[in-house]
Amino acid sequence: MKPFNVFVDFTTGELKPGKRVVRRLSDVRYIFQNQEAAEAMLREGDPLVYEVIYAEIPEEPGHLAHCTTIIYPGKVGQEFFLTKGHLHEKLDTAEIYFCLRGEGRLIMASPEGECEVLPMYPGTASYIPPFWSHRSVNVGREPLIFYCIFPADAGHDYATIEETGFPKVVLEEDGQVVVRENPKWKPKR
Ligand code: PAN
Ligand code: ZN
Repeated sequence: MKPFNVFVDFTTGELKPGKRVVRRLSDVRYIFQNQEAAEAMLREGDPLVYEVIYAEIPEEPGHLAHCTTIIYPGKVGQEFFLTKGHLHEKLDTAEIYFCLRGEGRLIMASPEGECEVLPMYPGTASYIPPFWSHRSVNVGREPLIFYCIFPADAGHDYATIEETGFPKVVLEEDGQVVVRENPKWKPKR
């Protein structure tokens, strides 16, 4: 293969040429704390929660995958729109998230159950160490857009997070962004 450019639009998050993955509320309803609020919203429609646009890179050792993520502004109950979150199948692979637009939080958890929540705003380059699960949250009123780079053969394990959740949640309380312990978190034994 030959070197090539893709073009990233910092305002829309569009990455061209790229492959788009769309996550609507109906696809990701299980990720929210308040299931009744999610079902009530779904009766009114099926909003876009986030999109990921991948550069076309072979999923092979030696390559670097890269993509943009656009998380739309919104909440389910008190909880801000967020990504499903995952571990890499190859656990010992790191990642970098570079924020282009908006305001967010990056929630990360280590296998020992430590949890870190970093702010995301234009210019933050967040390092996700190997073995840490990760998920991002849009806490603002505009789209949260960030650019990610990770080993192309890392793979994504969503099932573990679907079972355990994350130790912390990001909510809006009295107009403030707050980080709370997740009462539904199930530490892995
Ligand atoms: C990111 C994420 C992206 C969407 O590119 O895949 O933000 O989040 P979910 O994959 O959890 O739905 C990344 O961490 N790649 O490894
Ligand atoms: Zn990742």
